[in-house]
Amino acid sequence: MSASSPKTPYTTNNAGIPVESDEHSLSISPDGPILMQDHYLIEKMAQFNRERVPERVVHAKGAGAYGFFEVTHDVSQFTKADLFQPGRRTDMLARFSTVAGELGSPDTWRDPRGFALKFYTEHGNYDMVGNNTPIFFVRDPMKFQDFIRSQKRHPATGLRNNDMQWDFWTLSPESAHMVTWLMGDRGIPASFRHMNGYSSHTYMWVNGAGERFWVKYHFKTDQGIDYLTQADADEMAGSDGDHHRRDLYESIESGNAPTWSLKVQIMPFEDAADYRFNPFDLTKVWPHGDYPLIDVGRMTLNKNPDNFFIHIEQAAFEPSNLVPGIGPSPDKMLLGRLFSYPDTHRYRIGPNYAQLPPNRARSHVNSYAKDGPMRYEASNAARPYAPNSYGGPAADVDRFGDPAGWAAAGEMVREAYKLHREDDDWGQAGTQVRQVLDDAARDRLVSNVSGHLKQGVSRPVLDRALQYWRNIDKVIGDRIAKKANGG
Ligand code: HDE
Repeated sequence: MSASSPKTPYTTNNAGIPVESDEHSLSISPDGPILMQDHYLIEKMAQFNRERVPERVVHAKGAGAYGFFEVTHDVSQFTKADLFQPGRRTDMLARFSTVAGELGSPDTWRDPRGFALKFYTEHGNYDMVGNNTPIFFVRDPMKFQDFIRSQKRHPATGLRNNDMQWDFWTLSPESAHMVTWLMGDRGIPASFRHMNGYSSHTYMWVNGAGERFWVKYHFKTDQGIDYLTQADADEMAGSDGDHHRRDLYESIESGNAPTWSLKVQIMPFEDAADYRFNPFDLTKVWPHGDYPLIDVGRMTLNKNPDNFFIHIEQAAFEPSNLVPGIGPSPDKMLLGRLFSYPDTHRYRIGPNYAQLPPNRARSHVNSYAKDGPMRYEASNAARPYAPNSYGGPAADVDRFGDPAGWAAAGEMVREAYKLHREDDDWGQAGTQVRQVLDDAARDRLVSNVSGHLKQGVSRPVLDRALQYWRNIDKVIGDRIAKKANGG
């Protein structure tokens, strides 16, 4: 019996040609061989084999939504960026993610969370690709690949492996501050709505007069910070692996649009040279007592994408998308990322990824790029070269030429920066344990770390891990040692 009625649209193949059946391939007789001329059957099989694009090599599992960013406070004295001008409202896309898990992994595994934002500004896309932590595990892009491999699966067993994680961390003391965050309550947020987002890196802002400032972004959740205990998270991982994705979708769908308030820390350009910490070291925060938070605006996520694959799986965030008024800092990690993201998009999605719906700029794109796989919009430039005499786009140096960068000089070296008074690896982690956490949070930290160490961490890595915690804080280290050794 046919499922169609006069109102049902008829099935076509990808060329729009009506097909004869949704269910039966063309064959010689009902029990006979199928025929090559059943082009629709072949198209279905071939299309299916190509349904996936590679998952992101990190941050594979995530969820996202569209929304807008509104400026609530005047920060034009610090930046001329279009999206931060008074009264401005800018459409945007956000994607949140876990880091180490694969596309189907549970949302409630302990992990940092990605906090990737794309603002469709008047001067092109501005991407702020941060995490829910103000810091990171390493400070040099040379170590990122090793770090990620130590968090992912063991090559022989195909299993996640705590021994590899602690092996890398304890051999990389610069990880101490971030590991303290990860092993505490912030390591398993209650939902994507209940976590903050941070630029983590320092960026440069430039105002209309060409003056430069260093800036760090803090997107504070207006839903309030909330977390899951290890036990609740473990249970949730079994009962609803998509808990965070579901929560975001359902709250937006029910009209409960989550919001975040953007605040920034601003450091005068000249302060960087002799600040007590290296202000471009991604393993360090700037204590708020040194540089207080300044209000900027609010972001609201109020629209679920109508197709997950098109808008979220193909979303391509890139820290290199910086608009006039915002520039990079000398943070080595940030500079490494400026290369890496567009590179991964070309491989994962294709060289014309910038034309896809989540990635296309809403302002004019007057680039000279042309052709290539899957391009469907021609360049606005009638002559494909610059300069040309036929009215092609020309760089507007007067409006967008930014004289302000930063100066650098010196011999070539391969060294970690340790030039500032308090550039040691344990200090801020210790402050976090002693001054930021309360007693109950310290108890949970001890229990989370010792529980983790008991799952497959062997000597000598275990001994190093206990010493690592004693280096952060002697008291907390002794408590972890006692519990990890069965006490
Ligand atoms: Fe990423 N990172 N990363 N990262 N990262 C990716 O880009 C990389 C780093 C972050 O929702 C990849 O599209 C390098 C810090 C987020 O689509 C890849 C380095 C921070 C997302 C990549 C870092 C992040 C990514 C994987 C060290 C927080 C997900 C697929 C130099 C401040 C974005 C992709 C989304 C994704 C590389 C370090 C955040 C491979 C080389 C630090 C939120 O390009």
